[in-house]
Amino acid sequence: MKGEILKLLKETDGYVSGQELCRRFGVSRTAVWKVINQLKEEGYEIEAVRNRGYALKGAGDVLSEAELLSCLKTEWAGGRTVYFDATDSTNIQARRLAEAHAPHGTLVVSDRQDGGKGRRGRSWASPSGVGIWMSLILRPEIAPSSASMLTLAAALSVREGIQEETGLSPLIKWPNDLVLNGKKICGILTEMSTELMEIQYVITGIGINVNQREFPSEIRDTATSLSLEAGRCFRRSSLIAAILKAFEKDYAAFLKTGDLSLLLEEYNACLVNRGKEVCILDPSGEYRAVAEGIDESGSLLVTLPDGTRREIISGEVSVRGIYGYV
Ligand code: BT5
Repeated sequence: MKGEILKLLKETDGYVSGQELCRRFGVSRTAVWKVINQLKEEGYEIEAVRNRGYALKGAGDVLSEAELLSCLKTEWAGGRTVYFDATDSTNIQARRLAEAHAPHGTLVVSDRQDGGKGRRGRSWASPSGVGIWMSLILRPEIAPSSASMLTLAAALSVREGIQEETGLSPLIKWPNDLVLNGKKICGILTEMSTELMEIQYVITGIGINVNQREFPSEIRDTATSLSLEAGRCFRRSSLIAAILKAFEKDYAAFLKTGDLSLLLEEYNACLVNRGKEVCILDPSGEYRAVAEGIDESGSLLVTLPDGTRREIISGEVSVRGIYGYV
């Protein structure tokens, strides 16, 4: 009910009477009053005027289950939403929920992560109040070998959501980063569980630096936030809603062909290293090549100095600019 009351207050230009709220939700005045007080405690500025009712005057950057439910405009993504003030990792919580049969589209969001994960055992800085740390449970009927393409589709959706909400246009650093002015603002970690060569579930975890003003020293030179780049703060809930909306569209395009052919052009148009020389950090040795773009399976096509072309499959390989991170 809290999410629905919040939604109604957001949609109403002016006051909603207490009586109207009681009637709509079939509850007592005391119950309504309690919900309003909870919302105020969460950080919403709600004005209560005798004989007129309640009006939402301001919301700041509140993140909560009710806030998310009042913002989402999706058909299935976030159909079930689980919110934590703090947790170890939303990917870990999503996995736990998926094992307990949580449906496709379940969204896990945390204000803070104490064990945020990057790829290959790396960690992801996830302080409270400033970022989007979220994971989506997906149950696609695709081959396990195709699951990594979901990282690329999600990168496009994050870019689109950010563009819509902030006007900023991040570029994609294959396979799983988004960058602004050469610094990382988003990382994506896709994990899956398979049984007898079938996908049980995929967890797509997305971390976005939104309102940070500073970073730990280890990543100060390579990380940035939307707020640092734009010079103003953003509402995380609206960003999440815009990203999930875009993801529903990109996910449908992916499922239609079972690969990235419908998303290829858009992806390559925002690939940060396209046409540039990059350093390929392959576990079997580093080498330089020119990044040409991805193919429909999500592999990065590169040309080596001797003219031979090579297809790089994500997973073990990282790509760096020859002068730095990008
Ligand atoms: C990634 O790994 O970029 C994937 C990050 C995924 C994070 C999300 S948050 C929600 C969900 N729950 C989780 O536990 N994880 C996902 P990778 O490409 O391995 O990059 C990790 C590296 O990025 C680290 O070694 C640092 O150098 C750097 N890094 C760590 N935190 C960062 C941050 N907040 N912003 C920018 N760079 C960061």
